[in-house]
Amino acid sequence: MVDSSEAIRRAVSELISHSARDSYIDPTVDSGTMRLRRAGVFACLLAAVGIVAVAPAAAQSVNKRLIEQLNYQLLYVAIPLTLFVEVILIYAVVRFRDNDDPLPTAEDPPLEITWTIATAIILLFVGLAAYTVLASPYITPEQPTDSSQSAGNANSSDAVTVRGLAYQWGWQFSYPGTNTTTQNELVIPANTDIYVRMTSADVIHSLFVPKLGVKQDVFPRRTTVIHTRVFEPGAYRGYCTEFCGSGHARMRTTVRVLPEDEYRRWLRGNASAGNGTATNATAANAPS
Ligand SMILES: [Cu+2]
Repeated sequence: MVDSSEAIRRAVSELISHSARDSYIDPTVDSGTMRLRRAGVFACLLAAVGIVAVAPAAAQSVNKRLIEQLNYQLLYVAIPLTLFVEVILIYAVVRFRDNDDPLPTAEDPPLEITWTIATAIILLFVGLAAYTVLASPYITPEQPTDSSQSAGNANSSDAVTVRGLAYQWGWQFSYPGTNTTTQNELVIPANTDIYVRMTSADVIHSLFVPKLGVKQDVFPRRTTVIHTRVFEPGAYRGYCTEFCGSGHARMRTTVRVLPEDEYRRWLRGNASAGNGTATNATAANAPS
């Protein structure tokens, strides 16, 4: 009877020496089979390189870029680990399929210390990588408390603060310093720090803009802040992701990102128009 940890160790070294032998021409194997095998190995390598080398598409906002970078950092660790575990697992299943009398692994302190330390290092890496993203002021902006209502106000001169109000069922945005209000459309300049100070007129809602990596719960009688900076002008869909009643599914909004000068023109245009209410003023029950 063979000690199974010793057997697995022997199996791994056999696997390595086997693949080394395979790289030489084996006279008992015909050339067609050899070609197939080589093509198989090449395809696997190509797939692995492909998965790892695919560069993430350019993110449209700081938030999205931070989240995507973390995702890829974790994938670079997770993919080799998964392949390593699966190869050993499948090999062990095939190699020991006829073992009718398996034994539990005997004590093996060096092996146990190795996998404990290896796991600790991996978890530490995951924790640190996630913490640096979570600590970013874009992902976790400072939220106002009762004593500091000023948090989330634009604190640099070129930052823009917009006030948002969620209600059953729509979104209203107002632009301080002007009397401009938009319904179901948030208009912001590109390449500028944006703070959206949100509150709810009734129940809990949540603003989610997937392409910008933005998601924030919105509460009645409380202010929560979204902080972002969008690189690409364009229109981005936003949704309510907190079930808030029968009209929840139609509680959508668009984030329209304009080049800076165009945004200023848009703001001036609305101010001089005098009525203050811009696009999409369709919600009959929008709070006034
Ligand atoms: Cu809602």
